Amino acid sequence: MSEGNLVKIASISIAILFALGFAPSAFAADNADPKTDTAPPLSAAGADAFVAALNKQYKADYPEATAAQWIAETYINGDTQLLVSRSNERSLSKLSADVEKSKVYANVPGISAASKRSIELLKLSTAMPAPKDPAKLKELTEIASRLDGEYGAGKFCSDEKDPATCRNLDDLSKVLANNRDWDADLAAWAGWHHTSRVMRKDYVRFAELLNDGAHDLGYNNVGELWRAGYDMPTAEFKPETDRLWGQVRPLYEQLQCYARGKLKTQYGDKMPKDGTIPAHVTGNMWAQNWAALYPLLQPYKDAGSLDVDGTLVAQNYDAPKIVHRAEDFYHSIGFPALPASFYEKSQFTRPRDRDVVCHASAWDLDQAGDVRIKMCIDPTEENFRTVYHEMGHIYYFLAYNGQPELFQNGANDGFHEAIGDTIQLSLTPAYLHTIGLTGAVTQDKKALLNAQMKLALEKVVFLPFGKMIDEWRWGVFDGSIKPGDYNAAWWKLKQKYQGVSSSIPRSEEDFDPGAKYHVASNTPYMRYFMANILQFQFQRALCQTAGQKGALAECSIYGSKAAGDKYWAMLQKGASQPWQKTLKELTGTEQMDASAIIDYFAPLYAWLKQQNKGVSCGWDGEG
Ligand code: X8Z
Ligand code: ZN
Repeated sequence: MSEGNLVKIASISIAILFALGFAPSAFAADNADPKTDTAPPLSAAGADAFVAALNKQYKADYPEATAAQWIAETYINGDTQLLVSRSNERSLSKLSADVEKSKVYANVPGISAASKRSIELLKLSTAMPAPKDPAKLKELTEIASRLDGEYGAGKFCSDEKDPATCRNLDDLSKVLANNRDWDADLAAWAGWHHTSRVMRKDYVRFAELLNDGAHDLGYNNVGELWRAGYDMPTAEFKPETDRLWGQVRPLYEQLQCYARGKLKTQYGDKMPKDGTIPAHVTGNMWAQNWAALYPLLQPYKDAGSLDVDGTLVAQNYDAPKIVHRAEDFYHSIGFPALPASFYEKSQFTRPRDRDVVCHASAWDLDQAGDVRIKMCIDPTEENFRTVYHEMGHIYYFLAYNGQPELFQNGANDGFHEAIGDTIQLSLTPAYLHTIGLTGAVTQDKKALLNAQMKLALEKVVFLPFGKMIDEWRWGVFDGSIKPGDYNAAWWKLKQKYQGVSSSIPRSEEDFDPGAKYHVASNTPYMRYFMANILQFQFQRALCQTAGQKGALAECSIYGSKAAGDKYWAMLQKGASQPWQKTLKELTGTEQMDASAIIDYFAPLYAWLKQQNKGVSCGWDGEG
């Protein structure tokens, strides 16, 4: 699992979804007579037996579905796509059948809380619900694999006839990250966004088929199904994300305003007059992380270097060395060593001879220790940090492997994303110095502001992006965004939330959403928005446990067994109880709360407001 989508268990962590999907009909397994396929009786004990059979069967079927997914993403071709679509077809139709069978148990008198929760989680276990019509299901799984494969194999060739002119996502992303040349960046940005045009037609149909599947499960549309998985009334989920965005939006506005001013110094009149920032000059293909702009936005040039890219190269950090370094962090807080198979079976670098999905992901192949990451690691700080993120998923898998199958998941999907991100917050200048990646650290105001700016360009910048992706999909799924407006609606949301625009005209020939992995792979995205709030709550709690004094922004839990024990205890709970309870056990509160991220960045926020004094911040179309 991986990221949540059923089809895609693999990418991140949501393997369970997949796994679940794979499930064969639960009854034939045990707790029932295989010859007569008798269902357990309609009683509390019968519900427990039904759930026990589900857990057993899904666990048994899990490895095959995950293997199909793994091979399809690490060896993209027609054969592996065929195999994975067929595997998903079987899994999803069995899942639907089991959901149907589970209905009679859901409300039997006296049903245990665990069985009730398991039945609910079963229904929510896929982001890709199966339409009942087998032809439609087949079509759905084929489109899903095609979109995923197209993303992974995407290349832009400036001369279609000359393969030597083709560039993949890594090549094009490097241009954006390392180069402040307006035209070169624009060409790289436009090139990648050209690759997703082929997905447009498929996506229209894909949305229809997903909705068919959601209807068959009793939801109005698939967006509603996605929003139902948060242990709260479905209708309250969107307002909850709005509330959190309202807490952080003033901070983002100040950052956007400051960045825009500096970019104006760099690019002059090329910058738009409407207050937006062109997507292609943010240093990132999706304008979701502006860390590459740090040299331009660094508050104090003379207050210590935070250059990790240079030292990674100078110290010969290859992919395994980076991964070992990340493992050392988790080990230092008392987490177990990773099995040897992790290093043998993971994909750390881009193979030279075939197409693969390079988007980083973490996998649990068998729920019994065969964990892997799949990445294409370059020795850059961004990749270095991503490895720490992926390892958070890996340790979550290992920690909850002892839970029954249906509880082998994050407390919610935002938790899954927040585990490694919290550890990223401990990659402070002092930690990086301890492991030899940066020079001596000065603990003064200037150094703090520099470090805060760098981190904000990753974590604060991400927030509006994290929110807009699924608002677009929710709109597509509920019909408020029609196919004829797909791209225009996408840019409207980018402008509204991020204050980002395109410097070249976009049209409905384009399908810019498909240039983002999670859209092509049908992975829900609000999880990352939540993770960017939750990780600061987690960090605040863990730093307290670690006995850290001083500014939260300077806290690293590296080496703290006390913090590690508390964290591990949370990971072990998996999805066995409502996430609010899990959150309370770690942080003392049941609510997601952006005051932690606001407090964390308080020094930077004050500094930005001072820098922006007299400037009219905000942009056209902000709403
Ligand atoms: O997809 C990821 C991880 C894998 S779960 C690399 N992330 C989001 C993205 O890249 O869009 C982490 C940050 C947000
Ligand atoms: Zn992740």
